[in-house]
Amino acid sequence: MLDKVVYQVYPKSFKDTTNNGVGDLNGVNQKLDYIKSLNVDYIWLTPFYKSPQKDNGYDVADYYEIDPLFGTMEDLENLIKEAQKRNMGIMLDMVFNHCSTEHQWFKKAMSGDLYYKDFFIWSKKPTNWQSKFGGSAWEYCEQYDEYYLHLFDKTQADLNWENENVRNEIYKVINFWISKGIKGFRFDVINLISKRYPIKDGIGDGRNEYTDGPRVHEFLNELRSKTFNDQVEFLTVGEMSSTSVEQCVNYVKPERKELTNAFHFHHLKVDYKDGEKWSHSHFDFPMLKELFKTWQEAMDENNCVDALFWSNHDQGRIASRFDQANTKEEQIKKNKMLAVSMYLQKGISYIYQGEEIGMENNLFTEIDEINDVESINYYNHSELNHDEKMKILNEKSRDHGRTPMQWSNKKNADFSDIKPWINVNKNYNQINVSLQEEDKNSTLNFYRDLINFKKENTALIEGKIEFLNQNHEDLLIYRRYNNEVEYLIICNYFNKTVKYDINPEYKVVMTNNNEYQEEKIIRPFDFYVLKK
Ligand code: TEU
Repeated sequence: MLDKVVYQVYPKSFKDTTNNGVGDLNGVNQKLDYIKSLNVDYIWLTPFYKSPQKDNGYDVADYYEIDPLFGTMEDLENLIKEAQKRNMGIMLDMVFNHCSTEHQWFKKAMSGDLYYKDFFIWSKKPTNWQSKFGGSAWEYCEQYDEYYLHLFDKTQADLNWENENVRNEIYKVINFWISKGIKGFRFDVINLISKRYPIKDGIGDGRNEYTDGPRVHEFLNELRSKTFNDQVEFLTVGEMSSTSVEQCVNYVKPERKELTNAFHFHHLKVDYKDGEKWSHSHFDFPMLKELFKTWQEAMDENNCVDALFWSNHDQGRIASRFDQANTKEEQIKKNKMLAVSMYLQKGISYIYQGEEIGMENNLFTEIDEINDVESINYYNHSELNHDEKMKILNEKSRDHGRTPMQWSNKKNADFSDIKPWINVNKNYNQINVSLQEEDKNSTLNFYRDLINFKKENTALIEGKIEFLNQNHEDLLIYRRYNNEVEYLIICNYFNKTVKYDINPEYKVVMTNNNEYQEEKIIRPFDFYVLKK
């Protein structure tokens, strides 16, 4: 599995074929050749099930039905078939920590049906647990004079995994999709499913009471044994909220039979101040280096497959993070350097739509341009003034990752003929697929070359990884090697020139700076892949 590449599609923002302003499944189908041109093995689709869309589909109202907004079951079957023809598997996003309060289960619970009441988590009085989207994680319900738990929005009620009937319903859903020809799953916040009982106050926001909880490994093991256990080349990835290396190793150690790999987010919090998302902070490069080393080494030593990623639909665009580029040329160098620094590490690569063309954060001026429930809650709860809040949202809002895919410089970036559900980034005339197809030095063509290069070199897939010069203030340096060959990767994370002598025993096989040989210096955002 270490050679696999996954392309994440957020269907709502990918390609609109019905011209209603919302992307759809046929849009993904239409772009399959484009996706395949990146040498991708799996396409992960974020949720398109029936949903009131309070959290863009992560609030599922029916796990078996496709929301008409995105198309029909036939469209999905077509997509699976067409992807298969091109040797790509479709992965679905499964949200089982919670479901929408519009789901029949919750509606029945609210109508007094005690069988379904026990599908959810209740407490006579609220604890100090905070919702990930701000405010208390408990919502009062008059019917029972009790509170139900929602770790996310109040329209996303947490499911009670202690109840065997809930687990069996979930396994039924998974098997239904496997029977449709699905080749993998991404499981949303899967390490939050086991809560600690009795329910009580926790430390800080309460997360220690439900993160990596007491029965989570047992549940995942059971889930697998009742569903995809016998599937070949089946790829599962669990999204882990605030987990630890030790826990993560346990989720993905092959002999434990839980998941193929796991998303952990510590490396994407190096520009948070004291772990707080809604803050400005310079990025902590030594911490980033330390995190890469710790996680990669732990995964490797335990024979685990790590998940390599820079972005997803919950993150600001990676092109806009860390040290800033001043010119278009510098920006392209930075995009390439970041890609090399991440994807030549050991693990499965996950590329998020638009990352491969270096899509950037948008500029939001008013709160009504923002759609994301987390950002709006932040805006409403924060005591800062409007300008300060907008400044922070312009760095951190999840909507930066959700602006429409930029296909060309036609109207609305050729995403849709009508005004899209969320504004297109104003820079689409400069950054789009069509322009980059024509330019052999583009970010897009570089992503293609990089993926092919990795796939052709066993040392970069299965070889060991070792991080070097951990004290160097500007450069990330690591080597990948097996018995036959060694690669040395050097990346300058900063917009400044650094003196560094490369050992002449190595020869340059890939770089974004062709002038190195003369000057023996590493220029802003340079990278080198060297071979011995
Ligand atoms: O995300 C989980 C999650 O914790 C982050 O999105 C979190 O909200 C954010 O990074 C904090 O700043 C998953 C999905 O990816 C996300 O889109 C959903 O909103 C969330 O679960 C609830 O299902």
